[in-house]
Amino acid sequence: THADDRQTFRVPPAPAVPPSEDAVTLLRDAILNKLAYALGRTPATARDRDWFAATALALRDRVVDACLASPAPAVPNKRVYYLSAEFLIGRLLSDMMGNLGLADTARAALAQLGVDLDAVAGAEPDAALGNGGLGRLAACFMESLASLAIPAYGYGIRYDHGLFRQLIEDGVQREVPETWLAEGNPWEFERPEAACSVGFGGEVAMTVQPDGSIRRVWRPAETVRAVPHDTTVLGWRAKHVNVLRLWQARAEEPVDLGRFNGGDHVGAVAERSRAEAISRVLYPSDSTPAGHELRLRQEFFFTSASLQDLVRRHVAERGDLRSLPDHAAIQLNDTHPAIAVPELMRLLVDEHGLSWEDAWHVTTHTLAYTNHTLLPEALETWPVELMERLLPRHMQIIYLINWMHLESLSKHGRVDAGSLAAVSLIDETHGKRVRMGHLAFLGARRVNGVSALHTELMRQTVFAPLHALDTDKIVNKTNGITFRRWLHNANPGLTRLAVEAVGARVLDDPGALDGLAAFAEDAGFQARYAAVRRGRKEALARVVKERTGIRLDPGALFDVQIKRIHEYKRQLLNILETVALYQAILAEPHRDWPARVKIFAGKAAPSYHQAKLIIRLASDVAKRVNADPAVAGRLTVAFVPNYSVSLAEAIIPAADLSEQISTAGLEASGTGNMKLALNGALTIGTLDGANIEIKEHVGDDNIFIFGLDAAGVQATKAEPGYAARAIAASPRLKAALDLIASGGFSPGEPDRFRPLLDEVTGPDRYLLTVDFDDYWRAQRAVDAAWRRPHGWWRAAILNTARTAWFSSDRTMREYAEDIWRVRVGPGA
Ligand code: GL9
Repeated sequence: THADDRQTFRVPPAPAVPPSEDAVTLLRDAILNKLAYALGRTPATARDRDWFAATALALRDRVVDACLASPAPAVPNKRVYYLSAEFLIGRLLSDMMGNLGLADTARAALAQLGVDLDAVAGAEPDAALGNGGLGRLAACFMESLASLAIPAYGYGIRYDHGLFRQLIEDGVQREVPETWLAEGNPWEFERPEAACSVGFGGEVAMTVQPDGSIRRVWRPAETVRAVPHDTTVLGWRAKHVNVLRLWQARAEEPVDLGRFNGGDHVGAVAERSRAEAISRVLYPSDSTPAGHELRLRQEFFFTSASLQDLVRRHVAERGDLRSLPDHAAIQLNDTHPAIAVPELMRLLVDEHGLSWEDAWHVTTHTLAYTNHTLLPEALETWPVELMERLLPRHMQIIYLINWMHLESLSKHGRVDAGSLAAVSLIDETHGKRVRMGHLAFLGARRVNGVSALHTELMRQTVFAPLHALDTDKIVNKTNGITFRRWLHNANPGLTRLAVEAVGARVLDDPGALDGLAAFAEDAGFQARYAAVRRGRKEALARVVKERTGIRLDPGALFDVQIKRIHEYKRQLLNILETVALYQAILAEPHRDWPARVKIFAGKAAPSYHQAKLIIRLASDVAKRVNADPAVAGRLTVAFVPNYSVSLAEAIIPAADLSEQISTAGLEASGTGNMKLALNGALTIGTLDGANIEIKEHVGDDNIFIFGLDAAGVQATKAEPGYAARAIAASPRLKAALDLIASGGFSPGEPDRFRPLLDEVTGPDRYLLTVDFDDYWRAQRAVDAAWRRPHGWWRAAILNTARTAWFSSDRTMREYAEDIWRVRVGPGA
């Protein structure tokens, strides 16, 4: 017999426990009730969107019940506050159903009403309040915090319009506003009673106190109301509930009645428009700081409101603000909330009368900062002139912090004058600008990177001078993902298989996944694992057909690259390899090329022309390749428009190969890499970010690594001319570049892709040319592995079995222990 047939997977399927009839009836009636009394609809006229809202409201009641029944004390000893300009939540229905344990009950309840749960779930708009990995990480962290029963608030902005909707017209990205709130948001509670005011502009007044001391008081020229909207964040098995508090900007006065009555109906609401603009749209910036005043207004708006909120809570519960570090840990998600450093100082010193020394102690023992990128163009700085105008008191405080910092260094002879400039909060190299990363660093007790490599590079590069002053401050906390969403909800078939194989405890302890390793060689198990994948590929093929008209063969290898479009992420390297593969198949049509489908999805920042051109090239290559009968059945290319969290949930379980091919040293961590590996896609990738740790966990045989490592990239960059040399040495690469340059994919317009080619053949800042041949080699190793299904599925199963460490529960436990010093809750 064939080795594959020796063992068979014989664990009997766990008897599926049907939801109790009472529970179904109860939920069904609750949904009908919401439909009638909250929405004013009848079942006969209800659309899927109405059923969604009714179901969401019925479930929200259960969350409130869980909250009221919570065993946690009303005043926990210590809370975590996670400040983030982005929370990329996506849809919440399956999260809520899953964590309440009501997924089957809801399905049955709706079925009794003649309604299909999947259609209802599909009617929920994505809450796209983030750009990419950084925002999605915040959403995963919120879910894990609740599941670990760590008392926490997420604080952010309730954008009216999240990330733009992406249309692809003739290969060209067009952005249209996204309107997730158009039909209301059933998950949130508006809390007008907890609103506060946030100031801008004006001046700093000095008053002499009775004891002769001088007090500074900020008198803003303008104030804006910050109105909280709370969404409950329910933990796994409904054991704990936290709150995501998103601030909406409102004018202090809705209308200037004088002007209105004078006939100026538009001018009467001008101030209102100006105030409300603050929470109107999410910046689609993708790690380049938008140099707009409005962006700084957004950052200060949510940071100030959040700090006021938590300071008020602390004063009400404990009285004395000097004990804040014992009861609050504030995490700054990147530098967007870094203005928290001077704002907390201002609240403590100016508003609550603490001494500067006490306030600085409180600040530096409460705040912590996470860095998410070292790309120089992404490090936030703000012109001093703008700061002085918008936040005059904060600028004074920043100067004072900087003065004390530099003074203490030179007093202790720690640094010479030259290196003082490197650690100063003010960058004077091109006009005076405030370095927000440095500010966050000084104000934080701990500063963390998001993968082992990234943290090491933080110490060696951008933060090296500051690190030298305090070598304990920078710590690593490798990112993670919530398995409830990215395994249980996104891939129920694989989850069922895991439960049958290793028991239901895998739902509570992802570590139990390692039990799957015992089945990696088992032919029966492999067949079932492959069948689950096949089902998801068929489903994805339907989605792609619907969105692009492109027909995918579910039997082909699904090779996916899904993430923001960025030069450093090197989608262009993948497209060049696609072109080379196309040419190779044409040249040798009779070789046994395995059928491959290249799937791309991702948004480009609207002003990022090279990224938009990469989308155009992917679309144009797809057009020619898909129409060429000579490669039919061997190579298909699809660019799927409007990448989102919910599209990711459809693609990830259907992926066979995960492209993680950034220039080494530039991807801080990546988190899509973890989601894909967990779902059993094999990674083709560079030694970058968390890929390195994924390789360590899944084993060298179960991942395809290629290209220069971070040190190699540094060394190569030191020797200009590398692109010309690499192209000269690679006829295959040269041919692919030539076909693009000759208009092979843009008939009649050979210059269409000139800017991309000029970059690659010229400076090649992202070293595509240098890594190309090794990438080609790795891709052919993928082909060879795919031809041996037993080995392929073994490796896929081992990926699922060995990626448990990338659970964001693990990440949050590490933050809790090393950074926040907060207890992980009961039963977690
Ligand atoms: C990012 C990094 O680029 C990713 O490598 C990392 O996984 C995430 C989360 O830590 O943070 N930093 C960053 O600015 N973005 C990231 O994805 N960009 C966006 O979120 C758009």
